[in-house]
Amino acid sequence: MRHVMHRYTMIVLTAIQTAFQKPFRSWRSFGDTRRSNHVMLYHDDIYRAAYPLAHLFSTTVDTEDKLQSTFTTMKLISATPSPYARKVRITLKEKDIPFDLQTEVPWDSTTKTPEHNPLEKLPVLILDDGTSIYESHHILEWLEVKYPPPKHYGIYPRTKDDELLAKQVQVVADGMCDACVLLVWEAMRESDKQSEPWKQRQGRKLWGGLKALSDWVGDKEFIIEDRLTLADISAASVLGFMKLRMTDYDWETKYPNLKKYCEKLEQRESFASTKPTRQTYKDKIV
Ligand SMILES: N[C@@H](CCC(=O)N[C@@H](CS)C(=O)NCC(=O)O)C(=O)O
Repeated sequence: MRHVMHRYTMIVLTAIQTAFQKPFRSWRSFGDTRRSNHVMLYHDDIYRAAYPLAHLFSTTVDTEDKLQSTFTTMKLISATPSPYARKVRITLKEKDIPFDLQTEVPWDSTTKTPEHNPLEKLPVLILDDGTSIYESHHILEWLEVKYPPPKHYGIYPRTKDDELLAKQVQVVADGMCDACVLLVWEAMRESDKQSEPWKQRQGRKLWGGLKALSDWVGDKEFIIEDRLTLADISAASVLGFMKLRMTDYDWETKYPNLKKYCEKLEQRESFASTKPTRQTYKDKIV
């Protein structure tokens, strides 16, 4: 019965949505981009309104409901300095999803990471049926799909355009993390084997990324929508890592807006409780 009511609610809401969209669609075909943005917002609002209404009548509407009956607690393989893993830890905390934290050193031979990710990298989210989800941006998307708002905090912005912007910020932030990792490893090689042009190349990416982040942040508390999104989680994770490991790069003096932005975010519980710390490696890597 509840299932039927749920279907009925969704059908009625979809009909309302279609009816209201018709005139907007014809305006859109004349190329009025302002109105087409309006259509996106409208579509999004209906979707979000439909979700809790349908939920009143059914326990089957949410993929999470099915998930919860299948899964118990997820496990996250993480490393204490990892900015990629920190993105996932912050997201899990913001969404209030319980998880077991398995801290490893991904560079040591003892790491379990290769058993769960063919690329041998963490973070890896392991479900209790053994399925593993890896690559930080993919894990974040997976969590947003499986644990969506309004029941859980939504880290994706509400409109598609803003979602694309947030993902663009993530691309830059993750790319900066990659440059940091390359620089850290280069510095561990014997000094006569280190390449100055290589270090400068990676350094340019960091300064370029910092400039892009500074422009996106401006004097705002959050990059998009006046609330924490994927963009801030990604930006603050790389900045936090730079504070820990890239002390030669004095970005806080060059970009005081980023310093202020970061300090404010670091007060949030999900950030304060995941502050990066160094690890020591047992095995020789390079
Ligand atoms: N693009 C990956 C990068 C992950 C990554 O590089 N993780 C590091 C730890 S911070 C790692 O596990 N490295 C081991 C390796 O590259 O073999 C993501 O976003 O998850």
